[in-house]
Amino acid sequence: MTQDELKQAVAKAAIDYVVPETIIGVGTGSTANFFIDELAKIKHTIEGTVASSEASAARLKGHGIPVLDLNSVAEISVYIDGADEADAGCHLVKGGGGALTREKIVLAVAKKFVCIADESKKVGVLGKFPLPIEVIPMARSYVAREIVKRFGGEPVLRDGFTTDNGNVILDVHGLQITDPVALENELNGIVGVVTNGLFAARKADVILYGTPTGVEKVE
Ligand code: ABF
Repeated sequence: MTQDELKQAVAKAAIDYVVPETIIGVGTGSTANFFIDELAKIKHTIEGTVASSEASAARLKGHGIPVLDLNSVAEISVYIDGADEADAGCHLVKGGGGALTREKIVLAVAKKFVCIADESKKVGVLGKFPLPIEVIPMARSYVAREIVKRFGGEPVLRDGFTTDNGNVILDVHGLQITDPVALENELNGIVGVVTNGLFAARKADVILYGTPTGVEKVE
């Protein structure tokens, strides 16, 4: 099976977690895109969606699926999104697509988080995938220096990239993230950091992995 076929299989499996007549949080990336295409087939069963990026909002609208402003929504039944890395404890690294802050905000409102990924995203220790950190542009050099001083690693400015919120991304290479909850909190404490790509304090409730032998569920 190709990687796309694995992503498509988990996107299909995630449809079982869609709660009828509620608002669904929808993530960003190629796996989330497959999910959006599956969601289109049952769009009449849901009230609407909240999207974690402009790109996902455009794809949802393209399918005729209602996209709501989060400020007009009190509750999201489930948030469905991909990841860049996941450990055995369902802690994630996200943000390779640059949508980490909106992803974390939509997740905060959701009751349940179902992560969908092909099995290549499964790791023993997080950190091989460079950890994305969204930073206010004027603080980028300060934040990069603080990261090196406090945690090591090598922060690299994502070239030519601006987030949907008008900020920049530092991708931190070379971290061995053995305590993801602590690192998530400490990074968020650096002035100028908007958020970081660790989804550990609020981790996935369920991960559906696409494998050649079928969808594997971890919770
Ligand atoms: C989003 O999309 C991100 O948080 C993560 O960076 C990325 C995963 O991309 P893909 O599904 O294309 O592998 O979920």
